[in-house]
Amino acid sequence: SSVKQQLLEAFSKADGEFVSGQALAEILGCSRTAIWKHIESLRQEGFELEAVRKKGYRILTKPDKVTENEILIGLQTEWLGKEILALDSTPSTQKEAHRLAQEPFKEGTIVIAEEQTAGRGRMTRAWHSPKYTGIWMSVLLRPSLPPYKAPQFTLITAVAIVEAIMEVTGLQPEIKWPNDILLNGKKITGILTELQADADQIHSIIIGIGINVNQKEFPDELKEIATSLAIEKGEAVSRSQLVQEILKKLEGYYEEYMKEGFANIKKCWEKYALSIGKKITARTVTGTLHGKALGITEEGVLKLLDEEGTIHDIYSADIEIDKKEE
Ligand code: BTX
Repeated sequence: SSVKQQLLEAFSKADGEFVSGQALAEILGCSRTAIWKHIESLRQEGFELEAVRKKGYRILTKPDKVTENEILIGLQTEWLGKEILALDSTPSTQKEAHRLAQEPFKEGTIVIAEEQTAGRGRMTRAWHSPKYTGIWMSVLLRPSLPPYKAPQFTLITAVAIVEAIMEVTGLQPEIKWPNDILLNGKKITGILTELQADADQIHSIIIGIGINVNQKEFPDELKEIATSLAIEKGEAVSRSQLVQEILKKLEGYYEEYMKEGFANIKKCWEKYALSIGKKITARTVTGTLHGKALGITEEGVLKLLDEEGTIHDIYSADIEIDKKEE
């Protein structure tokens, strides 16, 4: 809005110094209560503002944006992420990416948004994607492979993200099969791999990546299960830098996978995976299984040994590590 622009201009002129509520009210031609409301909306957008009685307001930090330029400057890839659709707000980057995939697209195109208003998880679950605080991104690939290979892309992506987070933050995340990345037992990342394919050929793979980066808090229903990099590290993390690192790692692993197959990536995945060798409970659409997670197959299928000694192949489930195993 123009009021917002005027407000930001006033703060830019002040160059980090305080601007009084009175001065702002005069510049913008509105009441001090109205100013307070605009300040609150800037906070919602990720600005950190200090308010001091008798002095007024000043900007401490601006939000770190994920615009096309911010991602391209310093991006060290050959082809991944060179074509970027960056949106301020969108229902879901997956939805946008599916739309792009209907047309001829450049391999490695990404869709990224500051905010998703209807972010999606698996099945019909929602993915909380507040503005300016996370990475909400979809990557479009067009490998010529049969559809049953698609679950491997979730695992390839998880390895790339774990290593990118280690590189940028020094934190050591763990992977929970199939698509979660955790820090201290709480979720920081979800991956959603979707396909456009016919029976024997993939047309496009759309990898949705959601990473909690700079949230300071979560809604009640997520408090116990979610965390952000900033919470775990104790300081803000640059989203654009992390995007660049993820794209670099993902490009490397994707090329390796297409040339040499899954074997090495599987080893890396198992190194970061927290459930392998442990007793787990797996909830699938057809029922619940208990047993020991033996490992994953070449196809990314989880092998579970139950108490009767039967080995089950699990293609999709929510897993929980049994408490006494932790
Ligand atoms: P999932 O089905 O494994 O996980 C979804 C569940 O995770 C939710 O039911 C909720 O309990 C929890 N959850 C929701 N939001 C968050 C959050 N921000 N942090 C931690 N836990 C949360 C995981 O699905 C796959 C998510 C992919 C999200 C990306 S974002 C870019 C792309 N666009 C889009 O709409 N989805 C993908």
